[in-house]
Amino acid sequence: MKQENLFCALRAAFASDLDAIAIETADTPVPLHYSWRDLERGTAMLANLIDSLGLPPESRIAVQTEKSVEALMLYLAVLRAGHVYLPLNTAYQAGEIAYFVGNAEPAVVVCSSRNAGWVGQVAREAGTRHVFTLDDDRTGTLLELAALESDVHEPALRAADDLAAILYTSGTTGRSKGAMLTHGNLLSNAQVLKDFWGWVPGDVLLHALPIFHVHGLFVASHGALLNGSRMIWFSRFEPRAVLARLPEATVFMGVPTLYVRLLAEPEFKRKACRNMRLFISGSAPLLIETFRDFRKRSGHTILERYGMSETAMLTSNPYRPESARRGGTVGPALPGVGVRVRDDQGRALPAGEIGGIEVTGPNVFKGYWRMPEKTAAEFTADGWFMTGDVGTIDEDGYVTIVGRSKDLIISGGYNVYPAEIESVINEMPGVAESAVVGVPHPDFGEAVVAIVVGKPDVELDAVAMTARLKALIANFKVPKQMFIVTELPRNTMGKVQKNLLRDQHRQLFAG
Ligand code: MCA
Ligand code: AMP
Repeated sequence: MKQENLFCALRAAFASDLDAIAIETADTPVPLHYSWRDLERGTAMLANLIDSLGLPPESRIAVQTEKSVEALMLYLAVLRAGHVYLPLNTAYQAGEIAYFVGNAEPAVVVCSSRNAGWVGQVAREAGTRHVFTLDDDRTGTLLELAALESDVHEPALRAADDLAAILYTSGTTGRSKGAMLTHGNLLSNAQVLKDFWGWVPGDVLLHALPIFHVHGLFVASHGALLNGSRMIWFSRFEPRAVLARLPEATVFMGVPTLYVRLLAEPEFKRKACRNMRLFISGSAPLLIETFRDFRKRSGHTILERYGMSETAMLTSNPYRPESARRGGTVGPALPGVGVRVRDDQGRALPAGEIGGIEVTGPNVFKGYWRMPEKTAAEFTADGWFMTGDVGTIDEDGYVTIVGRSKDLIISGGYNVYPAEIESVINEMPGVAESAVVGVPHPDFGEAVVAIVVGKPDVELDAVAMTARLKALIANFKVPKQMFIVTELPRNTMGKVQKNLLRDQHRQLFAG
């Protein structure tokens, strides 16, 4: 069998001078410098620790930790050991973690020591045998034990079709589904992006995204690693601190909110971007105003691209010439990726007509973890994946996303599924029913708003309910505003008219 472990491809690209700096932390109490040799040795020790557990191949290793270089090394070590990485948003609460752990049945769970009590309990209840802690100050049982291991490790032999990661993504109805991504999916996408975005020796990536989703974990980290490029590593996005380090960077990736927040800094000017080669945006629609303001202030044209957890990156505006990057579009299909637009009857639509976006390519996932029916339901008869996004393709092949057939809110780059929030609210005492919608928000792009109807003779308290929700669901899913009403607008079929609710609250956060 040919060695197709993604880790090996990334390692092969490590800088030839192993003592050169690979990652430099920017917001730890003192700056930390990790060489390529440190990445090699650290991932070997962690992989040896994982090997010592004697797990069957493709065991899931679920990780909910703060962002740190060691957390990135853990991801690489899981690949190296031939298991399946399952990243979890740090905002998830007990109920959410219980679902993911119950569904994925990980052999190992790694969490921060502050959450070890409840996460450990959830994990044990799901049958997980190994729970380790990892903190962002380089402490925790994981590193204590890894320190006892050898720093030499032979990467596990993996085929391109073997699983590398599972990323949970919610559905329109029901619970989250685990998108299974293979070594081949991730490597093919990383290689295409390396060429397409013109990575060159000497590039430096300013990395300020979380590493529990596709954008920060795969697109950004793989890009730098596969190019042997140094990363300036922020554990969180803080605009002023990022601005201070921007002059040292050549590549930056962000969700639109990051660009909005950079623009809000008066010091964000051309001078700060003097060494920048490329600003990339994705995960949510970039407003045309942001695209234009950014060009005016920085002299750079943001390159917008489009992807999904199930597929990694699908389309991208061109790298060259910069003038070919069109605001409001996500660009043509990436090399090797097929993108088409079809109507409800499955008829291919001509250029400019609006329909469902369908995709195919080596980056398209293997299916949903243990959900063959859901997998089948999202592929066409000829094997294309139905994205749930609605858009058009123009004569030059540029894709414009105009909406979504899936009921999804994207807030600050995080996905929120109204059905999930509604079901949590509906379970609260005194609630008869609820509707959750997304409305425009100047910072987050869209904000979550809940409209709630109480049971007869019950007086609901929106403030208390919102406070309660914060303990039940991830903070970014908690409605920014909750309205208590006597009834929801319905059409003649009895279906709640969410479009009316969205229109009614459209101006809520204006200005
Ligand atoms: C934080 N808050 C939010 C969000 N983030 N509210 C709504 N939407 C959000 N995204 C709220 C918290 O609940 C809290 O509210 C308050 O803001 C402060 O929280 P904090 O954590 O300090 O916020 P922050 O550090 O300012 O975070 C904002 C952020 C972050 C930097 C924009 O959300 C972020 O890093 N977003 C990037 C997400 C991302 O990487 N997505 C990629 C997905 P309270 O005080 O009331 O509790 S991958 C993907 O989509 C695909 C495949 C693709 O194409 O890339
Ligand atoms: P997820 O699978 O959670 O990572 O979210 C994927 C979804 O994010 C896609 O199906 C799109 O709806 C949305 N998305 C990603 N990139 C863009 C973009 N550049 N513009 C508009 N929507 C985007």
